[in-house]
Amino acid sequence: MSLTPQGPDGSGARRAHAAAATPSTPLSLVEPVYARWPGAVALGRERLGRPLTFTEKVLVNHLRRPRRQEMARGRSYAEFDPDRVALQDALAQIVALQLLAAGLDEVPVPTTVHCDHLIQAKVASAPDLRSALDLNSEVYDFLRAVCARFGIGFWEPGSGIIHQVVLENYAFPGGMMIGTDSHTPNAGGLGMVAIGVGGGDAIDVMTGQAFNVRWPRLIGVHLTGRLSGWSSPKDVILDVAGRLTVTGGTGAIVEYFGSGADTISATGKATICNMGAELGATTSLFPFDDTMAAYLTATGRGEVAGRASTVAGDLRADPAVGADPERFFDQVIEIDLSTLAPLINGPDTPDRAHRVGEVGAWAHDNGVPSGISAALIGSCTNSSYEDMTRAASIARQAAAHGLRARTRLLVTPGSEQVRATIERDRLLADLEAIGATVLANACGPCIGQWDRATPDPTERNTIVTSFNRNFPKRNDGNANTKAFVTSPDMVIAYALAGTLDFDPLTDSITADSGAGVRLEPPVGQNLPELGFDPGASGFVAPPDDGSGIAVVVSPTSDRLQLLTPFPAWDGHDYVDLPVLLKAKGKCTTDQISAAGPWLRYRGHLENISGNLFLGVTNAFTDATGEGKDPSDGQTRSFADIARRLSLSGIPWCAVGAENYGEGSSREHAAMEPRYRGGLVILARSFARIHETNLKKQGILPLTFADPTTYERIGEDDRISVLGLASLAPDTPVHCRTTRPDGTHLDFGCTHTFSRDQLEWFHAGSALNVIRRRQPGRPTAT
Ligand code: MIC
Ligand code: SF4
Repeated sequence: MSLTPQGPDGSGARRAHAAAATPSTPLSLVEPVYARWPGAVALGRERLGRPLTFTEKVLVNHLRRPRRQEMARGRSYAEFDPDRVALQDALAQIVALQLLAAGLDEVPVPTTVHCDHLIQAKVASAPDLRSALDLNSEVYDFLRAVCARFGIGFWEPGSGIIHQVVLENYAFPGGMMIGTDSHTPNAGGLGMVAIGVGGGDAIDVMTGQAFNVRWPRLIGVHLTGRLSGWSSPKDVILDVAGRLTVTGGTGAIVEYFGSGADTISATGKATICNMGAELGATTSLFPFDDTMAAYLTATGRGEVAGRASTVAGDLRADPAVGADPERFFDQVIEIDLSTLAPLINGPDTPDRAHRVGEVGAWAHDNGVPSGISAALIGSCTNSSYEDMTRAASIARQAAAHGLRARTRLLVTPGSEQVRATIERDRLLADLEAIGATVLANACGPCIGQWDRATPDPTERNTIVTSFNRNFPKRNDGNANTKAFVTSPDMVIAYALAGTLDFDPLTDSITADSGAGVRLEPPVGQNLPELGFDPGASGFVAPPDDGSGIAVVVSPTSDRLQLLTPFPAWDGHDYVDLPVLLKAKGKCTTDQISAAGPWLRYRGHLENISGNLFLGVTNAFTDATGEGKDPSDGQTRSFADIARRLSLSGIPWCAVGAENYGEGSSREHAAMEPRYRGGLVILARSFARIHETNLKKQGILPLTFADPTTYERIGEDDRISVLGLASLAPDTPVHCRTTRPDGTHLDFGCTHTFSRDQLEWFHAGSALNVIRRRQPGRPTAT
């Protein structure tokens, strides 16, 4: 089947807009943002009647209707016009398929696609990249064609991880962007409001509509002092995660401020903002300062830094905010960087914080092996030049004493630019000298793309990474792998010791000679003295006129499948829906729609639906990924039950506990249930991105008004959602569960649909709403 969308007159004109994607943010994009800045700040102060935080300035400056839009924190839905969109390959496929189904001509906002998630970590960089190109050629060709067709910039496999490439090329202070990846907030390290979204939100912006999100609550983190010794920027966010937990940032933007902020490099700031995703925060950001200007200059964007300097006084909070933060933030956290101890968080959840010197004892008490089976550094979170110089400084000391890593040690550089630079500066050689293997510039082991020969998958094993997430099965698909996250320099120290029973601040490592080696604290360098080496360029610009480009999807492909729109709501209440599953404890998007080997099906909704709910713990049996089929009482995998119910035309619902859908932005976790006939998800609470994803796909995410209702839902109950015709914003929904003995329990639920968003529910999906507005296209043959 080939799909060739054309212009309304069938011709497909030359790109009319200025959005044609470039390998770096052009001044023409930055200048209007700064030109509007003074007026927007004045308007914000006038409308809110007080001085402003930095976040508020960025938000007001990107409001579609700055004079009229309501700005009630945690309540009003605001409409924004972001400056850019970034997509990674694992989600770009489903975004591209929805874009084709939407019937557009071109994308009016600068957009880039980054090929990073589909590269497997198996042997080493070069062979792994070659096999990725081979294995994924159909998907890469498809994405390349879609980019060329719609005017999107394409970053080839090997060019780097989306967030690192965005930081190096596109992020700018005071800008606003969205990205189809939950760690998009990484760009907050350069003072950008960068929000992780599902593909549905990306499509809105890519089709010229506004980005719709609740006006956030604000959490202020006041930094004083200066980091030293083994403490690094990663410890700031590990500490914040420990305090706020994985739900503490929900609906909030985290703004860092104070004298300590200016002492952290731009890339260190990016690490902190990146992992703000683990708090459920909408995004995190730092104010503009000299470290950002230096990074912009070092990455070839001195002119952007120059333009930012013209409004520098307002690319940060007003002075009154620092003087009395409680007045401006909903919550304030104080961190004295001078006393911050090195931390290590995990396993299983990123908010379980331990002091480095205490984690060994914790592991012994909790049945987690203290011996380390692998150590990994890099990822989008921690692979800056500074990170690598710090890690290499430890490696050099070790090599000088004849020490080598006592575990497997893997390095994933965040981008080709970082890789080429650290190779030139011999930092890779330092790491290789203690036994490190360098992997491709890609997500690899961070997203389960780690083809690891684990000795015995039934035995627990411990790994230490500098990544951000550590949910069970995350890295190697093995629930018995217990992952801890910490800074890259600490990962190297642990790799040398081979055990969690080690604190480099107080302990020494015994070398083969029998001598005890005390490691000196790491020494880093923010930016390379010789400048960055860009390495091999991986950017492909779209042609001026892409209208003639055909996007071909083979009907027999097992990787790609054109989408069929979901049906509109039929106007009836949902009556007696069987409960496909009730999830116990955490129910992350990794558990709802696993990554790893399933990443190959991200462009094929039917095939990927084979992983639906496979990682979820069944609250009725404690089994993983399986339950009772309501149609015949047999035990089957949830994915099979969902398929059987949908083939029989039986709609269903599912029940979750707290923070349902925590983690990634993958909208497959919402599309798969919808595709298989799921209509409602009831939970105690939802993670922001996932809740929006569900709404966009036409599923009702309902929150129990009384959280104890969760306990009262039985395996054989049937749930009804009543009064749907009068579904309205801020109005509770009446639900009823009917037990097998015929008795009922009536209960209330809340929802977060705004008036506009209700249209998604009525139309069957947000995409259907867009399709209605784009009559007559696309043409599929
Ligand atoms: C992740 O870190 O979980 C991912 C893989 O980058 C996801 C995106 C995806 O699943 O496609 C994310 O964080 O959004
Ligand atoms: Fe890739 Fe991991 Fe970063 Fe997600 S968190 S973008 S999988 S490196």
